Amino acid sequence: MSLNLSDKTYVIMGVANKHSIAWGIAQALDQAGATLIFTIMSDRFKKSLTKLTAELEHNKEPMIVNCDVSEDQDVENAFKEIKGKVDGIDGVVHAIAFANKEDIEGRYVDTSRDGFLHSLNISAYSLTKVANESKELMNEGGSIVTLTYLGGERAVPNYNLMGVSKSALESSVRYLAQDLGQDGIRVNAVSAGPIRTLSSKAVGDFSTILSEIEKRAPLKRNIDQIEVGNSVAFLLSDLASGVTGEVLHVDSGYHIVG
Ligand code: N5H
Repeated sequence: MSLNLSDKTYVIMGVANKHSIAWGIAQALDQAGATLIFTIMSDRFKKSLTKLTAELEHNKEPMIVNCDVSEDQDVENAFKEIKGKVDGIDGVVHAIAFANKEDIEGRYVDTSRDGFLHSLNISAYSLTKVANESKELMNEGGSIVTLTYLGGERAVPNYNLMGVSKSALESSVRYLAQDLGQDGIRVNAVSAGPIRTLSSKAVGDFSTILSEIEKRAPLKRNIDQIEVGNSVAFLLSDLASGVTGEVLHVDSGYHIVG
């Protein structure tokens, strides 16, 4: 399956380790020949990312920029730094979310104000800020893709506060798509099925969730990071030039099952 993105430059935000969905996306984009720029929350992630990128074909020593999305200044500086180094970018992948552990177990009704604001800040507002800063350096036909999960549409057990954050994120995708259409920028989300990542580490009965998909999803199997990566690559590419404000489910079709 070959997509040629050799004339494209994309910013990928949110690679934590080799299991990250963002890393699956990076691999898919690298295979298509794209130039990649990575942002990391802090230096803590630098060493592991450098080790990972060494295995890529086209991006062995990519530009890596620190960007803690909870700080406006950080997001502004990150995109300024990128602007200084490249002619322009063709898209951004936003693969960032956070909820305190206690807010993704137990009862949603117990969520604290601080926990709520923190999760919405990192998981939803950050996309708005990133979209605003990245639009300054986006080439014609730019594309922004974020990641969401079914729990943003339905009350999925234990997703709790993250579900509320993902609802806000998906709504943001629509309003950003509406706003940025006039700048030729598309904004979409991929709703990925459950995958074992650092996020899912915090989840007690993840195996039960995975086997539920194997039993009930139309494709009778789970999906992996590369499949998400390939769909994100499509949305970033000019093949998706008519698609914006969309939430594309890459979940073996699980979301259609009643
Ligand atoms: C129904 C489920 C299972 C329950 C929900 C899990 C949701 C996880 C998402 C958030 C992003 C996880 C999170 O923030 C964990 C943190 O409290 C602790 N981890 C960290 O601080 C690490 C070190 C850093 C790197 O992580 C972050 N986020 O900064 C949903 C599952 C079936 C699917 C799933 C796992 C969805 C999802 O959104 O990830």
